[in-house]
Amino acid sequence: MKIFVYHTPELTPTEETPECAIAVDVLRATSTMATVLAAGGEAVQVFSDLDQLMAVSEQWPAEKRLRAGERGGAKVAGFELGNSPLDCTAELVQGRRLFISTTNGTRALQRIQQAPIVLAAALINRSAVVKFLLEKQPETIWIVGSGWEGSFSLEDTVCAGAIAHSIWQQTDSSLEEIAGNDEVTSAIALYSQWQNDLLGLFHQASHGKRLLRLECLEDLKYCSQTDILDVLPMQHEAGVL
Ligand code: 3SL
Repeated sequence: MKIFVYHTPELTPTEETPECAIAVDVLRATSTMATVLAAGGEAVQVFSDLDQLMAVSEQWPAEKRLRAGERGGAKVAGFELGNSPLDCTAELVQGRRLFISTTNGTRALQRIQQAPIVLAAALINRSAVVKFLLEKQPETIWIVGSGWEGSFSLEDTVCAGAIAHSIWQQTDSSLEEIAGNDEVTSAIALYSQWQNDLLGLFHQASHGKRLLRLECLEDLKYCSQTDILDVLPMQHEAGVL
């Protein structure tokens, strides 16, 4: 297994496709997706465009759908949900499809959707993703951070490092053997430094600060937990996990 980390969708190569591609948006889109599926959601369908989300979800039975829209961290008017994983209770999501559009996370998923295996990962479901990768042994794995409007994000990089670190620890491979680019080594270093205080790292992160200004501390706390959900969000048709 060779792992490559790309910090943003924009930095992700366009001419090649890996065997497995993983989108990461710890704050908060992939944390929300993992939470919905773990709570019994029927599926998660991602859109970059809000109008398209409305048009497609309109064709779905009203009692079996939920619409989540986020822009700039805030809930989009007219949508039932924003992008807080804490709103996605089993009572609300069970048996329903989540139609979701967020600023960066859904774009990252769309950027990699041509890969044969597409996953969504966050810290909360890291071990489920790693377990799958160790069983499946894809030759090439891309971990794509969502960043923020084209810029690097600490929280996605630390999650990429958490995944790569766990694979490295559970195989006989050297770091050199698993690291396909320098970003992997630096993501592992970031995770090694902060693994015991991920919430503290989120307080340093620009998007963490943005969410704190929006009074989302409980979201930060929830998303900073590691390995709490045994769920593997995997694409089974384009844009649907
Ligand atoms: O950018 C995104 O896709 C979101 O996850 C951002 S937020 O956490 O909902 O503000």
